[in-house]
Amino acid sequence: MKLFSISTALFLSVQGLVAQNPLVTKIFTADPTARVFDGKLYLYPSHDVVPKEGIEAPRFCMPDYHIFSLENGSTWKDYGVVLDQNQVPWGKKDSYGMWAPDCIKKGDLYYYYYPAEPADKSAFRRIGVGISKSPTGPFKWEKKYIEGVSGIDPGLLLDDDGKAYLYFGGGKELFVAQLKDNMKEIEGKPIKIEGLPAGYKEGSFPFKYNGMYYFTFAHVFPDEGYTIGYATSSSPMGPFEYRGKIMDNISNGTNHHSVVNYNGKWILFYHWWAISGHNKLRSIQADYMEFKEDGSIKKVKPTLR
Ligand code: FUB
Repeated sequence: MKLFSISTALFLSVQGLVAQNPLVTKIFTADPTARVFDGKLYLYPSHDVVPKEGIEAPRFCMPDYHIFSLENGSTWKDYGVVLDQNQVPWGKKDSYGMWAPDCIKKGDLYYYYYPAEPADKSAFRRIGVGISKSPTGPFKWEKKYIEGVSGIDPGLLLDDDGKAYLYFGGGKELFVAQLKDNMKEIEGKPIKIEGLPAGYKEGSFPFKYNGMYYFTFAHVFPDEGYTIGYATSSSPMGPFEYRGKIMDNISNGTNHHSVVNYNGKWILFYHWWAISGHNKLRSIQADYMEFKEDGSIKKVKPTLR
């Protein structure tokens, strides 16, 4: 087992994008949301660190966010810390609870959504948003979290008609809410995503393919642990129909992921613990994903080495 060894390379190298898992070796990264903006591939992961002495980090130790972009098809550029836990205007200080984020482009602006522990203790996590003219920031962070939303793991969908949806939550139920045009507020109340199987769920990631709405999520089967499941619907707010697993359990502790089409290929981004050997110090990976003719997804066999 490799313990806490981490490369000091400034940039990681990949050949053919998925050939060199894990993708980022300079820091520990998890919960990768991959996005293609104007033909360029960006990664919006969370960041695991080794807890310092005295830090209470019962689950994960996650102080901030970095953003990466793929350069020349072979190098992931790290833009450094885009948001530190102590810069969250409404957040509890030194919470080490900066869990999985997402970023979406609407019009000419980029909206970065992230969960954090609120200083007002009104929920386990609230979701905040920052706005930028660039996919890599700097973002202007909204002073207040999104009212009416409490939970983790924001996953965003911008539909062809310009309407945007926020999927989120962790536990027995996941939720979806339509965002107002300002992308900072929701319309009405979030609704429960219907049609998902029983079991613990988190890591919401929505996308659209061939006119069908796909909702993917990390799902714990009691006898198997974390898998990645997916469901489809003809509406962004469901009800959804569970279609099966995209990935079996790989003992990665959690299985937050994203799906993206880049240069005509579908890619599943996920995390494992290739560098640390420890499932609280994760490293992001990617493998190609394929659809069958009927729109179902072939199970991905992850590269684990
Ligand atoms: O990385 C912290 C949390 O663990 C994420 O928000 C969840 O999806 C799970 O991966």
